[in-house]
Parts: sequence; structure tokens; C-alpha cells
Amino acid sequence: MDDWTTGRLDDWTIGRLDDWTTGRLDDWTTGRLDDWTIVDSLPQSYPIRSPVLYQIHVVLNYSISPSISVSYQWSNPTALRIQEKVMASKCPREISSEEIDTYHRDGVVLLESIFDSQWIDVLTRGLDRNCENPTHRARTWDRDAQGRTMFWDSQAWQGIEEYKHFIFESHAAELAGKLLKASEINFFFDAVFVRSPGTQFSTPWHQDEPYWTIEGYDTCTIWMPLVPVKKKNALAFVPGSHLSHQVFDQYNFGELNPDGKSDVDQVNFTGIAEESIPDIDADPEKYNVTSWDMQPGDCVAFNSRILHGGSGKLDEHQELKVFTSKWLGDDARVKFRECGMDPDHSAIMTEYGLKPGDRPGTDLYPKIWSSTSKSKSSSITEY
Ligand SMILES: O=C(O)CCC(=O)C(=O)O
Repeated sequence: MDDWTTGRLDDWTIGRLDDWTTGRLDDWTTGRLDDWTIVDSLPQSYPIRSPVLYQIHVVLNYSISPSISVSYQWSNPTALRIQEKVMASKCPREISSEEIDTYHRDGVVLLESIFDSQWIDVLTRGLDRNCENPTHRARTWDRDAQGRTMFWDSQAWQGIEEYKHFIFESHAAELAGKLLKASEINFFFDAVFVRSPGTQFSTPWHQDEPYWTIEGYDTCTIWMPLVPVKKKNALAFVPGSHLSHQVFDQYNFGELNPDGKSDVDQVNFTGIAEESIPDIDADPEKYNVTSWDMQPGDCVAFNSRILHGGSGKLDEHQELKVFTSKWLGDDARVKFRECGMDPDHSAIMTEYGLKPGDRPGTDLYPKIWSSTSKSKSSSITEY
């Protein structure tokens, strides 16, 4: 592979691969990648890891094998040596019918050890970059007298290659598809919740769907702690509450704005609410409040209609970094709400030609998985 001058690489990105185990790709004869080219050169700004060694992360989008992550090392631009690692997007096990039933009965299910450490590393690197380069939507939700913070950002995936990689190449969409028994799954958006050690801020109890620019039962959030979290600090749920049709007067998260950021999304449910949101913390047993001790690699998947909250109130040296991805199944449709939306996607949806009642799609809400196509988990070839 010394002659690295032809072919087509449609979509490649730079990433940090420090933790990756690599393997030599000596036999490049399968014909899978004979249709590629380098479409750009190594950016000057990319950090040089040694005087003669560069590493770049290339994502090959190829029709037979959906994506292969490759790290290249070279000592000069023409003599190219290739090392590769296929990023596992294989679901480590089947999602059982009991787990699917639990998801629909309770609105939430814990899936233990469902993402391997590589995905946690990818998302951790992405989260670090996201915190360094927040989007215009990002803000601190809470800052206390000791300077402890709770940071939130959302829909950062277009600028964070690691998030993109996870969204397109992990088995997250497949998980959502299996749980929702969907025929297809579109990505909705990502959101991160980052608490510095000891932060006492606790997420108010709420449902997600009433805030969203989407309406439908077929929704799934995958909540992934990137560090260990104890049951008492993890996101908690009221099982079964996703089946209630009560319209609650919910919290306006726009009020969480200690830095006085402008243009923050606001909601006001008072005009449409039938009742106040119950005081769940006052009687957790009554509501059968449920949460779990979780390790990186575990996730909870939950329906956007379920009452959830209560995460936080960390021990002194405990931090909490959470990556969430939101997925849309068959009945999800665009909805613009007069009470306000948070995060409010109505302007960007309109810009992309989406209107109320539409099935979300376009490059903004890409279709990632379908029950009829061979799933990524089985189509990746391990070299
Ligand atoms: O992690 C948290 O504190 C809040 C998460 C949440 O409410 C959500 O993902 O909808």
C-alpha cells in the first residue's frame, strides 16, 4: 500500500486514537476498499506525536462494510503504512424479549455492559472536546458558591467527530430499533450532562416529549454514564408513567441559567397543564422510583414520556459525565408547540424543510437503522 494516491475516501475525520489497539492490515485484497481516494491532505494543525509519526483517523464510508475506522501512520507522505482497527459496532448480545417487554411496560430498561470500553473512550474524548468547544446552545445549568457546576450541551454531534462516529457506527440505533420494535430509526439529537465533583444540583422531575419538537410514543433515549454512578446519584424513573396521558405543569429548564445567557429556550406549560407535576421526592416509594448502580458500558433506555429526574447530589469527590442520544421510531412526527420547546428545533427544522406532521428525516435527523436492512452488527467484517 505504498502508493496511496488513488481511490475515494468520501468522509474522513481527524481524531485521537491514543487508546486504540491497532493491528496491521497486511492483506488488503478483499476488494472492499478498492473504490476510495484521499480527498484531502493532512491538516498542518494536526499534532505531531513524534518527529516522524503522524496519526490520523479515517472513517471510510463504504457500501459493503458500512464504516471502518482506520489509523494510518506514515513517516513521509508517500511511504504509507497502514494499521487498522475495525471499530466494533456489534451488539454484544441479543436484546431479549423480556427487556423489550420491560421497556414497553415500565418505559425504561437497564442494559448492562452493552457498550464496550472503546465506545466509552470515544465518547469520553468527544465529551472532553465538547466541553472545550461548546455549541451556541450549551450552558451551565447550575453553579454553586464552591464553583461546582452542571454543564449541559445539546445537538453538538455535527461538530464532534466522536459523537458522529458513535451515532452512525455504534449499535445504539439498533438497540433503539429493537426496543421500539421499529421498522426504522432516525437519530434525533444528543445531549450531555456533566457534573463537576460534588455538585449537588439534581435534575428536576420531568417528561421529555412535552418539551420536544417531536410527538410520538416511539422514542428512545439512551442514557450512558461515562463514569461509574451510584443508584442514589443516577437518573431515576417512575415506571409506567409513560402510559399516563396527564399533562403536567413542568419545569422551565430555561430558568437554569446562573450566567445569564441570552437566547435560552423557554417553556411555559401553565396554559395547557391539567395539574402540577407530583412531588415525587416527597414519597419515592409511592411512585416506585427506580434507578440503578451503573458502570461505564451500561445504559438505561427510556421512553420520552416517562417521568424522570433526581440525578445528581454527588458525593464530595464524585463527578458525573453522561452522554445521551435520542432516537425516533415509526410514529414520531414533527410538532411545534405554542408553550415553547426545549431544545427548540423548530427554526432549524423549518430551514431543512420539515413541517409539523412530517416524519423527521433530512441530514439533520438521519435514518441510521432499518429492520429490513442487514444490521450493522452483522455486516461489519472483522479483518
Ligand atoms: O442526566 C440528567 O441529569 C438528566 C437527563 C435527562 O433528563 C434526559 O436525558 O432526558
